[in-house]
Amino acid sequence: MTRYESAKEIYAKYGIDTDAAIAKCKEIPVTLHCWQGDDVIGFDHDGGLTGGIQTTGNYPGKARNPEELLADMDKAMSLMPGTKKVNVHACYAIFEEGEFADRDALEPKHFQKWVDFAKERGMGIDFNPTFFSHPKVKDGLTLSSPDEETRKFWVEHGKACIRIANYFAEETGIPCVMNIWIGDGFKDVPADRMGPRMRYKQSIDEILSEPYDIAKVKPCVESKVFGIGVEAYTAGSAEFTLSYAAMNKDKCLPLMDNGHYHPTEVVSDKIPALLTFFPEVALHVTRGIRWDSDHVVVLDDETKEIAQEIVRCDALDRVYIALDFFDASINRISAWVTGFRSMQKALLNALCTPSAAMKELQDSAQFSRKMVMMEDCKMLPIGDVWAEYCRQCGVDADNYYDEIEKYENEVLLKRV
Ligand code: RNT
Ligand code: ZN
Repeated sequence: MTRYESAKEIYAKYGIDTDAAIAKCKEIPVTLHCWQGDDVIGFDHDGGLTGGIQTTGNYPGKARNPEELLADMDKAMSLMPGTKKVNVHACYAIFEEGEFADRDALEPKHFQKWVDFAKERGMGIDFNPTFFSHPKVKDGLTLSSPDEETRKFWVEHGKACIRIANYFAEETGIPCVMNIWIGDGFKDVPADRMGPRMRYKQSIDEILSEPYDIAKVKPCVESKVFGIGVEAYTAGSAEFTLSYAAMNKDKCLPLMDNGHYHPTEVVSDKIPALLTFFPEVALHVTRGIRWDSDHVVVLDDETKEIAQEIVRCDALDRVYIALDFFDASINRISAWVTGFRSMQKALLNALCTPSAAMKELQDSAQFSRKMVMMEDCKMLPIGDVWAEYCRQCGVDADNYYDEIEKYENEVLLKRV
C-alpha cells in the first residue's frame, strides 16, 4: 500500500473522499500577483514605492524589465500545482520602444503582452489601478484629494483601468477582478475626516460610471486601517469600503486583505459575515507580522482558517482568492512559490476536513465531541494527500528550492 492509499483509507473513515478533494483543488483559481517579482516597482516610472507600503531587503536578482519579470513568473509557476490566474498592476504596462502613456491615458494595447502571456498559459488576469508611486499623488492623496485636478486625474486612471479590465475579460474569457486600493490618508490626527471620504466616494462613483458588465469586470474596494506615514487616518477604512460595497452591490465587491485590520481581528471570521450579504467577495491573502508587513504566506493557522471558511461556506465560486505579499529579503521566486503553495495546501486541507460532521456536532450542542474531532483532524495525514496532489499536477511535493537555486545561479545572479 502506498502512503497515499493509506491516507485515503484514514480519511475515508471521516467520510472524506481524498480523490474528490484533489480533483476539486485543481480547479480553484488562485491569483498570483506580478509585484512580488520586482518589489512593487513596475515599468512606468523611475521613482520608488510610495502609498504607505514598503518592501524591505535587497536580495539580488530582481526582475528589471518585462522580459525578466515574465520569465521569473514562468519559472515560479512551473513549480506550483493548481490553477493560476495572474494579477497585474497598472504600473506594469508594457510599452513599445519610445512609447509612453501616463496613468490617465492607459489603453488596452499597453497590456497586450500580458494578454498574450496569460492566453498562452490558459490563465485569466486580474487587474489593479495604481494609485501610488507617481508624481500626481498630491500631499499623499489621490481619489480623495481636495485638489480637483488631482482627483480628476486619478478618476480618469480608474476609468481607463475599467476599460483595460474589460479587455482582459474579453480576451481571456475569464472574469477580471479589478481592485481599487488607495493609500490616501494622514500621518497625524486629521482636522477633517469626512471630507476626504466624501470625495473618495464621489470618485469611485465616477470611476464606476464607466460602462462594464459585472459578470465580466468585477471592481472591488479594498480597505486598510493604516499605512507607513498614514498612521492616523486612511480614507478607505473598513467601514467606508464595506459600506460603499454594500450600497453598490450590483456594481462592486468588498475586498479584504488580512493585513489590513487590527491585529486581533481575523478575516476568516469576516468571510462568512460578508457572504451572508454579498453574492461575491474578494480576498488578498497575505501575512502581517506586527503590522501590514506583507510577509510571504505560509501554512499558518489563519491561512488554514481562511481556506476552511471558504470551503465550509460552500463558497469556492463566490470568493476570489488573490495573493498579496512582497518580500525583497529572500529569493523572490521562492517567495512566490512558497506563498502560492501555502494557499493551495490550506485549500486542500480544508477540502479534506469533515466539516459537515463537525457542523452537525455544533448544531446538536455536542461541543466536547466537536473539539475532540477538530483536534483529531490536525493529525490526519494531509502531507500524503498533498504529495499525491503535486504528483498529479506534475510538480515536486517538496524540495522545490533546488530548482530555484539553480535558476538563481544561472539567471538571477547574472543580473548586475
Ligand atoms: C496595500 C494593499 C494593496 C497593495 C497592492 C500592491 O496595503 O494591500 O493591495 O498591496 O495593490
Ligand atoms: Zn492588498
